[in-house]
Amino acid sequence: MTATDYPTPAANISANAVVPDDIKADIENFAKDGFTGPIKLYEPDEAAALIREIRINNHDTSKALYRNSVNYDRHFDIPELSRHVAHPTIIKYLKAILGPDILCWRTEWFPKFPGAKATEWHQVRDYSYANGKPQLLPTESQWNAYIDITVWTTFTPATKDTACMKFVKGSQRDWIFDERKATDQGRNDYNVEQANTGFFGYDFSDFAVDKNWEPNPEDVVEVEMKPGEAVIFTASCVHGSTPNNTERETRFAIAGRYVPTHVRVYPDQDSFTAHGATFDLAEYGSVLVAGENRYDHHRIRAANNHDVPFAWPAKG
Ligand SMILES: O=C(O)CCC(=O)C(=O)O
Repeated sequence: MTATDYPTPAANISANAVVPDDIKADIENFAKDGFTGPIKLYEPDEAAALIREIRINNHDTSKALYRNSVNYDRHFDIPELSRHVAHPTIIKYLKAILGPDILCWRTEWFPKFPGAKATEWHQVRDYSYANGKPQLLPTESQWNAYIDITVWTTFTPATKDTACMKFVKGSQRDWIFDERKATDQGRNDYNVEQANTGFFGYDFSDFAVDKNWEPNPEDVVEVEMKPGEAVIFTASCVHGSTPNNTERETRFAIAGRYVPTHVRVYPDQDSFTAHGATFDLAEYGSVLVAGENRYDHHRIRAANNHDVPFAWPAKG
């Protein structure tokens, strides 16, 4: 399949999404630009306390889901992240985009250390960039509708200096990168020894449909954020992040990735490879964070690896 075989991206919010009045403007921005934020999830002192605990727990990988050094899915063993994925504000926004029935299918830990490079522009729809196989497969919408939404939360200041997210607004409607493409270098050149490339060991520019593509500077938006804030985006909106130009300040962020329940996650796969590592899916399951699952194509996990149910704690 080549880029020209793909249908025009659908890029619509779900027909059964319910948009509360107080976030209507944010959802309109999302539909237009492909991202919305910053959105406050935690007070800055709460975020600072959380990241302290998360960093301590990050060192203990005895109950982590995967035996590799890529920090995926630590919501299974870091209690603060087990709760975070079900944060009520996150769920409110996701329901307004994806509809009522939602799974968290992955989390990724994104520390950006002093001196780290910019994360290069990339555009992701089904995550086949990693190994050539789609990791997501919608069953009830065009594969290029909003099938996957990322909630990227920073627990430290995310500024132009410490590394903030950047987006090419409106690019979710365009084919800038073709992640299914057989590449000269992009996928095959994954370099585990030098994982500090512009895209965590890959060369994403090799997936570019037009090698000479550059964003229109007027469309580039850098989103600076305070600790405890999130930006919500479709990874089909071309995005990246600025370098960390500081000498001492590490930026810590966590990305939660969510799909509506009709989307198959890791279809017909018992394991997958990405970023030079193998992920055994034997203990894997998506987490139902809203609504119900009416499909039998999912592995679902109701509790984390400490046998604590995934849920946002009730007040009181
Ligand atoms: O955290 C970063 O610097 C990049 C994150 C990113 O590209 C993503 O969440 O898809």
